[in-house]
Amino acid sequence: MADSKAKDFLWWRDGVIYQIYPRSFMDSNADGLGDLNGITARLDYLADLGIDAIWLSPVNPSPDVDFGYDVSDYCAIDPKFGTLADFDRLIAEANRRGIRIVMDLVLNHTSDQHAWFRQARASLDNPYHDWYLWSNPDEHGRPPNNWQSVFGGRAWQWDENLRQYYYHMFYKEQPDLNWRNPAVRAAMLDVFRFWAERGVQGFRLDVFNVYFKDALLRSNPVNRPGLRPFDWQTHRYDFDQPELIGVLEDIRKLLDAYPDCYAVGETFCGTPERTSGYCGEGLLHAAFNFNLLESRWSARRYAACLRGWEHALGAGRWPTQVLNNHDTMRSATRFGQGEDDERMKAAAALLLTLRGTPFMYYGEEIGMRDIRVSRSQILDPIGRRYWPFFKGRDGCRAPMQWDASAAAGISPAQTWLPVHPDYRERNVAAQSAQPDSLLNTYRQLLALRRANPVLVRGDLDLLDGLPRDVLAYRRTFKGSQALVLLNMGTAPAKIDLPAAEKLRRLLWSSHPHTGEALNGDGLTLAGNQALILAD
Ligand code: TEU
Repeated sequence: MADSKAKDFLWWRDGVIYQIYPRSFMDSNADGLGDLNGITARLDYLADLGIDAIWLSPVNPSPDVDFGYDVSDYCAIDPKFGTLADFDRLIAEANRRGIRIVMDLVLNHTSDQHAWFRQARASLDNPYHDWYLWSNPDEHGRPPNNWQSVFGGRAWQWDENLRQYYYHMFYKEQPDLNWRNPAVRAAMLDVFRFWAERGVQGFRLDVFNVYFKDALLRSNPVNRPGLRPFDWQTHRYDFDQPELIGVLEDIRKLLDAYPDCYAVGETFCGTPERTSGYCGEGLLHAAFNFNLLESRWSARRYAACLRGWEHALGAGRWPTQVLNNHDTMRSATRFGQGEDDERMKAAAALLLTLRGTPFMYYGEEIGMRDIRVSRSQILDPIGRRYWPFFKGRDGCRAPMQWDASAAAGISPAQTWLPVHPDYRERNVAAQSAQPDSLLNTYRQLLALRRANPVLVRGDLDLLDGLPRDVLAYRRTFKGSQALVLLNMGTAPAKIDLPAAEKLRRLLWSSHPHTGEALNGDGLTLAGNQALILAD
């Protein structure tokens, strides 16, 4: 570790990680579903874009109740995505282009079709029974406590055969594992080893802070307002338990045996403070904080989120920055304005110049919008359950828009989810040909990052005293400085830079003709303009 800290380029710290939802990226065998060979076929696109690693949403065998987040075999590839040989080839071809592979490990729960759970529910004395969380009913036949599933209903599911309840934080088809059982811990460490030996260099740990629940199964306090019973509770007992730290230490020890091997955790219901507590020396390399992704587009709000995240992490831990993922409405739908991409360019400038590892989500670089699904088209079970209040997560999981040919060039067959109707105009081929497109903006900014270490490694200071719609921060690294100014409003904003901020070299602007405006004492940012200056 001491070694890699001194390195000039450490991929997971200085690089950009690109998330692929495999069934929606590229189909190589004409079945309407993206697959591993499809991703391999598109590696040149990703290398040219300038990303450093690919995070693959799960590709393990899965009955797809939760589209891969219900795993039925951790050490295999689902045949719908290809074979282990295809996976090895993807790693080799990616590595040849300087791109690492990050695997998504869903270790909090398995599918109810996993061999372990089939055994576990076969009989009370089966050795696998204790691999999951079971409880006898109380004297009235009720579950042991008030814990709720985040996907709806009670978290305890009755098993008629065993006459016991089993626990599931997510769907009932996703029973939670018993991480207090040493056999489970050993099996999970073997999963890391299996993939690290094949050349996987990073792991994204799905809801890692849910691995442990209170050993005494105490009920959560019910004392909060909220939409669902899950939200009414203070989650004192169903996640974030102290035993987790020991497991994170074991995982880190194992990963440290492989060169530059990385783990990023997805903190479930995390706050910046709790999230940062799981990161650092001997623990996870990093974890997600979703405050920006959950915030509306506002300079004040963003500044508050960034301050909170920086404060919680301190200087010693490295942030992650996320505007999109497979669970959330896309940023272009959240705050894009019609088909105009100006604001998305400012968002790109933000994501790629903050302190921390940027995570991009496939299609973000062309400003893909969420598809609208009718009630009968909904595939995500939480969308069916909560419709029309919440329509599920299908919207952000639509096929990648490559070109204007049928099915946007992803597949000759009908795709698993519909392609967005704007694909004939909004696609990679069209945007590659337009010099000022969002895609070319991402390419420029990714290249700019690479050429300017201050944008990657620099400390971050948020600047005060600017117009309310302007978010501004200084990056400082080894005596060089950069200043990022983002007008998050639509009206022009006049800025009088204090003397110390008079950096005159224009590194990048989302708008043409900015250079001329930089000669005076102040400058005026157009609505949605992003500007990067350096000394
Ligand atoms: O997500 C955890 C999580 O926080 C979400 O389930 C969130 O509560 C949900 O999207 C409601 O908006 C991870 C994965 O990212 C997600 O895709 C899985 O469904 C979930 O875990 C279970 O594995």
